[in-house]
Amino acid sequence: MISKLTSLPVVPRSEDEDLLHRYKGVPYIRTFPMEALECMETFEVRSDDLFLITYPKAGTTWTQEIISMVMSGANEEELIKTHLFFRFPFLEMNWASHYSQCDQVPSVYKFLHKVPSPRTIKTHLTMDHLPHQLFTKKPKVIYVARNPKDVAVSFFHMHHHFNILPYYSDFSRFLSDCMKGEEKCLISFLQISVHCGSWYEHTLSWWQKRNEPNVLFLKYEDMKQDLRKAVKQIANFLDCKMSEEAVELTVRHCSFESMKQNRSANPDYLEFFAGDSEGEKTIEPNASFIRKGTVGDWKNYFTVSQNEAFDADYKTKMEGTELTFDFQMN
Ligand code: PPS
Repeated sequence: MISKLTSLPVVPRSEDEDLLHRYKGVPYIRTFPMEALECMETFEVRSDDLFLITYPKAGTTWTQEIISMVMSGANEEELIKTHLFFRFPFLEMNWASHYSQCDQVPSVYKFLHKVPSPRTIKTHLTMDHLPHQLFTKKPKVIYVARNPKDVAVSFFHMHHHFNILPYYSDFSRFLSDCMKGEEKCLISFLQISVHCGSWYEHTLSWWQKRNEPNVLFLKYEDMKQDLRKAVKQIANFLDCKMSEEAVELTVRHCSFESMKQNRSANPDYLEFFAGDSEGEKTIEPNASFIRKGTVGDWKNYFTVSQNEAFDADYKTKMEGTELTFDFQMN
């Protein structure tokens, strides 16, 4: 654990730098090592695992902390002893250097094999790249979706300040690359596979599975609207009995302000996010992972014409799916 990342220096990146590598033709950031991705074919899933699956920036960290509170019986004292990143492992992340005693890939096995059941596992992988056993053992899956305009803005900030991602100095260029499905920007609104796939592909593939008994499909905007309801939904789905007091405590603990200040939940306080010995992952001053946490921030970034183009594309791709999003809060 280190002091907050905002005190660290910025490492300049070039907009042309290739920060990605390719697995079966699909570009990934280098902290998702090839070997870890290959492991998914044989990765041993347990039927009592809980997978939290999201497209990046959909509210993953927030939901991880809610799940941790629910499963621990709102035991804040216990949770603060270990950072969320280690309580709730990130399946495809480079385990070798960030999870203790795991000195070589595929250390994903070594680390996760040691984790006692029930394990909670975070992943952004597309359905095609998930552990194959997820579809035979059918453990519980919580999927969180967020409206794509706010996802784009949130991910832009991550590209801007997080040095393992390709650099974008302005939102217009970023959005234009997202819309075109350019490989280097990692987020896509096209039906193609870049990094975590297209937002549509990712979100709709789990929307189609929303009625399966092992799947709970949540939306970021609903969680913002009524966090108490979301906590209860999660508790019900996980068969965790919670007193009203524990629910209230979870709601307070997982509020935006509380999580931002929580050194064991906010990734800002992780050495991994703040920088490593090569200095390649340092982040710009004043940037924060738990940034704004609102619905509708896209309005501060999209121009009228960008919004029209986005809406037209969105309408075509979402037609007939019955999945709707709130793009602003009343
Ligand atoms: S990642 O990198 O994919 O794991 O990012 P992820 O955690 O999915 O998403 C980060 C966004 O979630 C916001 N966030 C929250 N919103 C509301 N309440 C709480 N408690 C909360 N915690 C995190 C975070 O601020 C990012 O959204 P933006 O829009 O950038 O603020």
